[in-house]
Amino acid sequence: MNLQALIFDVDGTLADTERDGHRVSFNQAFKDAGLDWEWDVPLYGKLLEVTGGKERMLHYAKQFDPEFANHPDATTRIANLHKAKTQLYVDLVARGGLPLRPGVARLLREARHAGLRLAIATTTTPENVTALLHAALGPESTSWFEVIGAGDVVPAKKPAPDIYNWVLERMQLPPHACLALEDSGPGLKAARGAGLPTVVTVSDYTRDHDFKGAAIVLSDLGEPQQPAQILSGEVTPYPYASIQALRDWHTSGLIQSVPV
Ligand code: XBP
Ligand code: MG
Repeated sequence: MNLQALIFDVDGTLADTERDGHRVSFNQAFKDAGLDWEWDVPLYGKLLEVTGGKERMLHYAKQFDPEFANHPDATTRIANLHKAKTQLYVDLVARGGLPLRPGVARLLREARHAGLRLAIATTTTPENVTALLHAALGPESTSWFEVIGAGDVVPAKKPAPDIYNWVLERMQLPPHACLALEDSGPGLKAARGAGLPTVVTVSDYTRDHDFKGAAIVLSDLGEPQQPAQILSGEVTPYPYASIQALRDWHTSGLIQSVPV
């Protein structure tokens, strides 16, 4: 089946948002709320196993602050912390704090030119997606994405496939007509669970994740003058993620999906 649409993850895929964006905003929100929680870089890497900010905070509290976690108001307090964190993150992004990863802006332009449909499937909060797109690509860029599936629109976050199924349903496309772009093990699992061939571009936090089932694993999407490294997958003649490359990787992803 021909490739008709690209479905992008956000955090780690469009931009390296976790260490210097989300983590910093969580820590500031904790501080502002008078909590002594501090997520350093290695700890945050472990916490990323839990997707979704509210879910991540609750998971942390259960391990390190049971009194907080068992308090009857824990859910409300987490929701308030998350609201504050989202505002801090949106402000940070609006200041231009988080650039897009190599090849992302180019690929979006080329995909639009080639008539590919675009969508987003992410566990992060919708405001964060809008802020990132506005800051990096201009306010009109949100309209490039036909569907933006984000945050709590589905209760089960990645690695559950629900957010991808939600997006596919709204695009009225079968998974085999699409290619997902992801950066993490949970993200890949979610996309594959929805039946999507998937290209992975690793980020600092995710390079050691299990990427079995990916059509190809790359260092980044690359640029004509700045080739991407192929970390695993079939040998490919493409030095960067061009539209032709994506079409070929989509085909090899489909072949891999056929049960033997
Ligand atoms: C990554 C996530 C998110 C962010 C934080 O999502 O798991 O939870 O870390 O964002 P993806 P929120 O890679 O699917 O884009 O605090 O808004 O949840
Ligand atoms: Mg991600």
